[in-house]
Amino acid sequence: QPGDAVPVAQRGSWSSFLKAIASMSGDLSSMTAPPFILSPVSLTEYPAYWCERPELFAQIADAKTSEERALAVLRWFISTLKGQYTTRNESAGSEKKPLNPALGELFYGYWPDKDGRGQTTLLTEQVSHHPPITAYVIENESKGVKLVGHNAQKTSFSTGSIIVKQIGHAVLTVKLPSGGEEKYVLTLPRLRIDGLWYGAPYIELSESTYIAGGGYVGVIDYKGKGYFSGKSHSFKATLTPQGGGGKDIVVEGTWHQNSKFTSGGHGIFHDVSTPKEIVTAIGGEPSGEMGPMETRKLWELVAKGIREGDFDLASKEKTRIENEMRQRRKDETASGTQWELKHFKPLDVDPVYEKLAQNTKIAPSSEDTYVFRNNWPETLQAKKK
Ligand code: CLR
Repeated sequence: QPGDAVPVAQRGSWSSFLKAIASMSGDLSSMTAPPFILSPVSLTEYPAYWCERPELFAQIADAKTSEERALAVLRWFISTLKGQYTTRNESAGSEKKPLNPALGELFYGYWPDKDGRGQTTLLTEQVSHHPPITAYVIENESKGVKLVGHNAQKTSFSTGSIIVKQIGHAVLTVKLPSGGEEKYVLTLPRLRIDGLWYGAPYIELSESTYIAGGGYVGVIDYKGKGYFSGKSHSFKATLTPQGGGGKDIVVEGTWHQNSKFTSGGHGIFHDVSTPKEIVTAIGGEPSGEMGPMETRKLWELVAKGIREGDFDLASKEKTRIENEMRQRRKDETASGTQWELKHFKPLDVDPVYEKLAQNTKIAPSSEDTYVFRNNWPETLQAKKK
């Protein structure tokens, strides 16, 4: 039944929300949604999904050959998809609407060393509010593996589903045992959000993503129920050595369960059932506390309200924050100044992307990229030792 999963008292506002989505274009992040669908977590925390298996991230550095390395990159990438796209369903029963980050919002965290894999640190900054763009860096310094990326979304509505085109990319840099380094460009999948009619939204991935670098181009094709394997969350990844001569490696399976080699290898490629490790949030102030722009501080009472079902508190606090931000922007306009980003610098073209995208099916990038200033807060720097 329509609205089955929606609390009775919110069915009216759910159907108005759906109608509003159907006629919007571009950005639904700022639209008001009924309380039952709100998540207490801001999008600035989502980059942590890239590293919930820190050992797989670290293992990229241990690869001995470029083929092993390309496979390790692919394995780590596939291992992140379950977290990125099914976590809210598993922990909250359905996909939720994240908090829409403020300009300059920050999130810092780390994964501790374990079994010699090294510490991994995470830093996120909201680099734009209109449209929302989040930039992040994840680094395992002792291993020499680093991911820098940014992402934004363009949403549209089609036959009852929300289609989310992800804009942005990430660059993975790996130090080689020989002393040099290798860079990989990663693009992001398209999302389709179904189940809206029932009030129980969930994500399926579609189209393809690319991983190019280290002498290989990887294409990951995503399919849902009723396509090549008939199962939801299916993918097929093809790794092609560049320069001709070599043979493709093909891996097939589901990204939330397991996958196996179907060409150029044997047996299991990846099984995502190993435990994930949630990031530990850390304050970026020298005292170790969270500053006013750090996401869990900024949204503290909104999150409390959502978690405890006190939606008056949540909405009152959300309005307060939004008004403060609006005032800040007005003051900047009046004084002819601009908000200064703390950790990233915008750049109109990403030379690494342009270079690695050449001679592949990856489209040239059309948006700004964000360069990390390499200024980790002290509290995180200390975690890297
Ligand atoms: C953000 C970048 C992460 C992967 C990711 C996962 C879930 C996506 C999110 C991104 C962007 C915002 C998103 C969310 C799912 C739902 C939410 C598209 C791409 C939208 C804004 C909310 C829709 C509201 C319905 C739940 C009703 O690496």
